[in-house]
Amino acid sequence: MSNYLKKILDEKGPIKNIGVIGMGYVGIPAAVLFADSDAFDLVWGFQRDSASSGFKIDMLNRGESPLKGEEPGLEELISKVVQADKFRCTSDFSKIAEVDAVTLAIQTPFADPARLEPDFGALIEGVTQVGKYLTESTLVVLESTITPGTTGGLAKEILESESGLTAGKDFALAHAPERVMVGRLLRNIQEHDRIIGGIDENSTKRAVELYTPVLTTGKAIPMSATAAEVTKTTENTFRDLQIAAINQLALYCEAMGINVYDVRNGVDSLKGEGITRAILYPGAGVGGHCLTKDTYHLERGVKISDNKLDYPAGLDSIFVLARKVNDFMPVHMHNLTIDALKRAGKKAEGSKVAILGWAFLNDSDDARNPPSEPYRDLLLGSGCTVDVHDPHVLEYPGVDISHDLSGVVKGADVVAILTGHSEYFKLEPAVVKNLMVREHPVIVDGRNVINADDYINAGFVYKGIGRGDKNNHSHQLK
Ligand code: SAJ
Repeated sequence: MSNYLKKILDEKGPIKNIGVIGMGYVGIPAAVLFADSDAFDLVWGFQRDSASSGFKIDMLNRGESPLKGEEPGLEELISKVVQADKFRCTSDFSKIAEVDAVTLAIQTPFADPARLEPDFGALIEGVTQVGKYLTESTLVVLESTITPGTTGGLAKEILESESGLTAGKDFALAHAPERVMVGRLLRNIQEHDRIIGGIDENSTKRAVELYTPVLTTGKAIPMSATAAEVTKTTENTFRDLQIAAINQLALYCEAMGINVYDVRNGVDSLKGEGITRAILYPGAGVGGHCLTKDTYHLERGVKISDNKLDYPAGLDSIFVLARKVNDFMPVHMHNLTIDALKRAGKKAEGSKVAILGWAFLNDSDDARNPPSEPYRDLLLGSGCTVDVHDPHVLEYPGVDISHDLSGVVKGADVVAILTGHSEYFKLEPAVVKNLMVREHPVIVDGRNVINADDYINAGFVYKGIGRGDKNNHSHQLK
């Protein structure tokens, strides 16, 4: 650990001016919470003046939020700190030279999970900008979800080569992963515990100083940078694994002719000291920006690590297997659909399927990596025609999203529920059947939204994820 860094940090004194790079779902709430704290004097929000996002600069400087969806308190807070001249947004990255600490909140999607290659392009550009203007005794913190080893590896190398300074000696470097969730952006930063991992103790300590003033009920949890990177990717990897476990159980229950929800309730009844069974909910698949990629960040981290991994030879990682099980669920939805059409005496070719739900999350407009997309592709490949309804998603490249539920259901051979939006729970079998005007209408429930018996008794061919007790119900083909 470098005493020189400790010396120059002590000489500099407390952090007063902060830079936040990336004015998105992570950067904006972080920047305005820093700005709203009496501990700090000024926060610069850095945003590339690009065609797709440059508009945010003026919006933010007018005190307006460029983020979609409801974010309680965010717009008011932006306006407050802009009025108080404690937050300014700019595309002039040279201002980085004037700050005591700079955080980077830039997306790190996976270009191709199969090759475990993340697209670090935007992050590298941000880190390079920081390196160009980095001055001695500055703290640099990466908040993006990154492959374990990135902070002390790629990021450190770029910062050092661009600045000519040495991490851990001339400047502090840490990773403090975000844990934001849309709809709760401000609260999550204030109330969740904050994982803070420096490349050395001085860096960790300096980063704890940066985040402590914005934590209300949350506590700082110090550790190494790599441990922080693994913590963040593991949080989502484990959630994906839990979902895969209940999805696999649902497939088993279908094969064994039982109701997965009976088993779920049974297992969940096991309570008591030290007993934990995180049994989640089976469904049509796992979408979103977090769970679909963080497993691959973790896998890549161990793949590029210096030490040899001791693991059963030739055995797939259970984390990657979980991803494969979850990615199979839209395929299973397709298999259920084709089987149901057959039972209704119909071919897939020319059948019309109404997909209800495009968003990856219930009652949300977030359509990142939606399970409904591979399901729709498979249907089209089987010769079906497909219409899509979603009450919240406004648009999606290459897909017409209708907001007219009756219009989409009208004349359909199949209604398939892919997202558990609240309005789908109000569907009435008789109304749906009248709209479909089919002798043997089919309904495939991917989110346990409808009552199987109500639809079977109304003359539907029913299929549901995990409903082995109903999926082969008798059906009178008149
Ligand atoms: N899903 C299931 N069964 C479940 C839970 C979810 O099939 O029991 C599906 C959902 O339908 C969705 C996908 O998984 O398609 C992801 O759902 P999610 O609730 O995990 O939502 P995310 O992707 O927004 O996850 C975020 C993550 N937060 C961050 O990365 C900061 C995750 O770590 C949180 O646990 C999650 O929110 C949360 O708990 O709200």
